[in-house]
Amino acid sequence: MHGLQALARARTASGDLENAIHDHLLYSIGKTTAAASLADWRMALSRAVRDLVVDPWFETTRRIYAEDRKRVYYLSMEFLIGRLLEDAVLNLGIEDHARRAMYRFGVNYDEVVDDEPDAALGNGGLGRLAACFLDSMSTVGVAAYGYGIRYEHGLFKQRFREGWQIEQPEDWLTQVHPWEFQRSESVYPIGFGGEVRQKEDGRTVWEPAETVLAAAYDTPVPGWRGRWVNTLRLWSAQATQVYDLEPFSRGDYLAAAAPAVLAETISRVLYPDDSTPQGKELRLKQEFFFTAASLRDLVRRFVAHHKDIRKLPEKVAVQLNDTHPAIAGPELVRILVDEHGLEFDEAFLVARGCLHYTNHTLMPEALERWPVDLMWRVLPRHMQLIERIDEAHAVSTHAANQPRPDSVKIIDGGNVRMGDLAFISARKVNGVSALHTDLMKRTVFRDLHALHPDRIVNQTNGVTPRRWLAGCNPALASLLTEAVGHGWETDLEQLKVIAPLADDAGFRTRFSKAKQTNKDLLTKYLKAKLDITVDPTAMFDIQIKRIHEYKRQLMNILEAAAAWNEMKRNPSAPFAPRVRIFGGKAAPGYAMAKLIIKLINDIGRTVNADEETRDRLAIVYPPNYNVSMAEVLIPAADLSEQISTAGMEASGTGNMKFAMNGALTIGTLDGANVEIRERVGDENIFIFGKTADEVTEAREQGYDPSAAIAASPRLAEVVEQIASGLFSPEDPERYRALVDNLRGHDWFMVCADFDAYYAAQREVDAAWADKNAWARSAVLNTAPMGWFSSDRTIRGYAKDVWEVDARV
Ligand code: NBX
Ligand code: IMP
Repeated sequence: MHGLQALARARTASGDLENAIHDHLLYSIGKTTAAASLADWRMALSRAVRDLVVDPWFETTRRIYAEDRKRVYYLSMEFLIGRLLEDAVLNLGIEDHARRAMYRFGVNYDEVVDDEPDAALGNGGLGRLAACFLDSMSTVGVAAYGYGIRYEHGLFKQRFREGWQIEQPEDWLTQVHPWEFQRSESVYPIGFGGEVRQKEDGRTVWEPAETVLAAAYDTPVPGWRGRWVNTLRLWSAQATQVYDLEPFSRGDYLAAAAPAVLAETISRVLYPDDSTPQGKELRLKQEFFFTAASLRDLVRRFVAHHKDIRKLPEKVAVQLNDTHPAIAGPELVRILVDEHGLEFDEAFLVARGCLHYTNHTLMPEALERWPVDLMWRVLPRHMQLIERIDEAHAVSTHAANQPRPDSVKIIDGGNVRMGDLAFISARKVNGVSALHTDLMKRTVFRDLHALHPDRIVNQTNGVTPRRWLAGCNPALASLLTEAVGHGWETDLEQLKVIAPLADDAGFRTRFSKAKQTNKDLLTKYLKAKLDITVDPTAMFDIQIKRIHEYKRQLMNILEAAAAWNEMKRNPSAPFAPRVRIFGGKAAPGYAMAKLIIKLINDIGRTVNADEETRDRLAIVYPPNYNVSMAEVLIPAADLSEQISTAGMEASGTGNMKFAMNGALTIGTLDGANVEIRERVGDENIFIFGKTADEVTEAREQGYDPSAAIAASPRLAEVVEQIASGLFSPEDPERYRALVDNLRGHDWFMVCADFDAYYAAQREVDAAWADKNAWARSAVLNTAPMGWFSSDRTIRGYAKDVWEVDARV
């Protein structure tokens, strides 16, 4: 049957879906309805839903081939896609039928959906951005492949033991992943180490010492209503030989299996460090492994239908999600020179015609650098080519009669600087918010920008309104549909229509009701999962993101403690009742971030036990924040905390999700907060603190945090309480390092911004007192969020960067 016909039928007939589920339960899962577990039902439903995607998937592929479309290859070490079943059901528009079908089997649909483990193949914003982009590329009709690694273990699970973070392994693949198709025919040998030899005919050959197989697993990615379906292709590492025969024949079975174990280590686990690269050989191998496999796959696809490899840029746009796949530059040059016989200069131009690079951070310590000796050992041919690329770039910019500043050397101080390599290998380089792109030009890439003034472009991030509004917030979604009709899901600009309704008392009431529904759901969730009781009528004030000093969860908890002090001193002070919610993981090796987690939990323990303030302040930190928890928290938020040190958060995407769901932002002028303010208006956002330029200036002038503390009695009081062990009586010295850092160093300007933050929070309290005005602001946050749909972002990339069609 025609794919869309099948979809249409499934939409009109729950019976069809019911039969399909029943058949899958019997014949794919091998269970009767009587014996099926929740997981069995989930597998059966997932398979039945997947079936509906397959025909449109083939149709999409056929169209791409028939129209010979230029394809986008999105190379990313991380795809933080979360759960897939509910999302597919939503995209296909078959939720009613799925619910009814499960109901007829006597099974609770919500429990089935909730049984799915998150695919946590990412650390945070960067990985989740890749997932939103997949959704949007399928929705707007860009011919695209996501390419990444099929990690056996995603991001670790976080538990708290006495308030300290404990990491536990994540094991999503121990159950069958019902969405993927193994592609046994798409397997590539990927080499490491060895020698580079010159052949008689002048060609260079790389003879690797070690080879690992990259095996493809495809997951279909359906866009809205299944009209277009792209592919996420993840590579799994396999040994070239299952057994080493020599030890095997000796009877040493462990030794025989050892090479296989080693090879498969490459796709074993996601590195949990979202900055400060570890410089580990295994990480470098992961990067080369998936990049090389992806390039080989796309070159194969091109060559199958085109004669002239020099035309590759007409049909291929590769996007490098940060520098993690930056080895794509030299690898593509190697393929073109060593395997297709192009001259180096031409090969480099062809490669650069295909490649584009997205930068996600300006922090120098987070920019990847690989030691030259490690590179020579693991990737000798690539190292030769990197030297060649560096040299060619120097020559070409010298010819333009410009001096060559040190800062544009790819190889420097015994390291290969991957940011510079990516920049020089790319046709376009982009930042992820207007402010971040501007700072890129002025800081990390200043000299390269001067040499290549047309290369850097901005593409402000976005998020998919399907998952982050329609899916996670049905209460608000149905109100929006009533107000503007269907269509906003793929054209979020339509929400502008509700702006005038901010002055309509009836609409405001319904908007607030939807928010209350979500707050009630979160209250139940906290009770059920953590046995925490909160007051659903209090303000829900939420900061959820990786724990990082620059994101300043520390400033948030210090301010909470200062507010608590003030409540006790002045019991009649007008503090709004608040539940302050934190969520997020710390990199396992990031000691200060882990200490901040412990401090939040210690202060929480003290404050939550205080009868005097219980009606006004609660501190809650649910462990193991992930995509599916975000889907519960974000719709329930009244206040969104976006308080990074200005100039340090490249964009943020959580900030967009909160505003879309009608939360007001308290934040600094950083990343995309700047663009949020432009759209919601100054009166509907709480902006405070130093600007990026002021932060730079303060640092240059020798910022002294002790003076800031001395000037702020409230801050001084809290710092002293922490230092004296008020929150950690069993270990008064616990926060010595943290306090010393605040008093003596404070690179992230917590002390400098503290008073401004405290004052902004009191403005929030005052605003909360007027429920009508608050609701009005909430409506005016949702209304102008069209700009932050990742559909807009993807159309921007399609036009300004990739030069591909966006058309279903
Ligand atoms: O990328 C984040 C930025 O911090 C956010 O401001 C931005 O909104 C988001 C999307 O553009 N960066 C990020 O999430 N980085 C990582 O997760 C990361 C992971 C591994 C690694 C380095 C960084 N080695
Ligand atoms: P690939 O693009 O070669 O990775 O193949 C992906 C899917 O597209 C496979 O199911 C192929 O059978 C199919 N396919 C490959 N070439 C063509 C073509 O020329 N027209 C239509 N489909 C194709």
